[in-house]
Amino acid sequence: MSEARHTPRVFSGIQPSGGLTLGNYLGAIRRFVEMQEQGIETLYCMVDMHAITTWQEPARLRQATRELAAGFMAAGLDPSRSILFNQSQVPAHAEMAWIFNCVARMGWLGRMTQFKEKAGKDREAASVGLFAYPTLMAADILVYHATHVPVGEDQKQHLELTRDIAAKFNHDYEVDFFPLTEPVIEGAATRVMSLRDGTRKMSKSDPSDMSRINLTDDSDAIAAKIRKARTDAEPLPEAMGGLDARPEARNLVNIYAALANTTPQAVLDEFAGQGFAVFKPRLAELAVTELAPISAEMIRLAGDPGQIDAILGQGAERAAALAEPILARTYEIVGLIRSRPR
Ligand code: AQP
Repeated sequence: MSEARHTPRVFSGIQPSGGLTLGNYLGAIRRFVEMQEQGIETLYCMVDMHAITTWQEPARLRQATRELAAGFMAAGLDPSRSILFNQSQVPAHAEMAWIFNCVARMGWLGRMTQFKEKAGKDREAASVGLFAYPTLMAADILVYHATHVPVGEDQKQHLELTRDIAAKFNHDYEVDFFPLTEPVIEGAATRVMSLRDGTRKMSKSDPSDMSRINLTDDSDAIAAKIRKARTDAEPLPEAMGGLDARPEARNLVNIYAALANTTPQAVLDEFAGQGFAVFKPRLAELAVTELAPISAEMIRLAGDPGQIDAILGQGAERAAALAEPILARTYEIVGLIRSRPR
């Protein structure tokens, strides 16, 4: 008999490894809010244990975790409707991750492009945690039997690995226990690119601040970054095919479409034949209108760290209660004795 849950349950996480970017917002958080609004059970996590797979200054990590929580709430996540918590407060994630370390194969992890990119040339110097990052991510998801995971395009490979781990566990132990989780990768901004290089994703850890829009940027900073964004001298074409060899231009069109809740083609219908001298100020205006209220609310909420910690603690308690029976059953399936009361 199937033990896998099929009632929809959404899980996703973001690393508190720096400030939130427009990429995180459009690719992930906005989708998180939409799923909350659909009335589905939603868990959203500040994945602080993922963040420490690369060095984090401790005081900065604490601050970034609280800022991320503030960003979630400022963008519309409501702690009474979504479970908001930080990963390290629910030990079931780490406990499940160990089991998955014993299910996943070295070869699977070695093929992960995020590891290759983040470890760079000196792989020997990367932390074991960075290598094992995807097994912890699989644990984050499967310890809740989450059925749907809204993420940006860059996380697709890790989601596929999560399914591989679930399938191998089910196969090895002859059970139908873990669901094969679906990634939810939708919209015009599943991959927001750097403002300096249209072939690289916008990232909070990019050394150049001009490459990204931070959710805490003020109106002047947003406008300046868009004004200075790399583009070309050509006018915008009539169809998206005309942007195939123009990654920077395509990126700005996609960002506009996502912010305006429309399609990239609709943006071209409006701006075809116009140059960036016209398009960029309009994009800046739109970005400021959309982001300024979130930024102001985020700064306000971050001013009360005690309140944020209380919300994270309550969220962690609710999350732990959901994870506990799934972890207990996993231990039982694997043959680990768990007789201490929890
Ligand atoms: N540029 C992006 N476009 C669309 N979605 C994006 N996401 C990140 N960047 C983009 C989505 O945001 C969620 C959280 O990502 P994360 O912080 O856990 O890790 P990441 O993907 O590695 O994000 P960053 O900004 O690049 O962080 P650093 O620099 O610390 O590695 C995910 O759903 C991701 O898809």
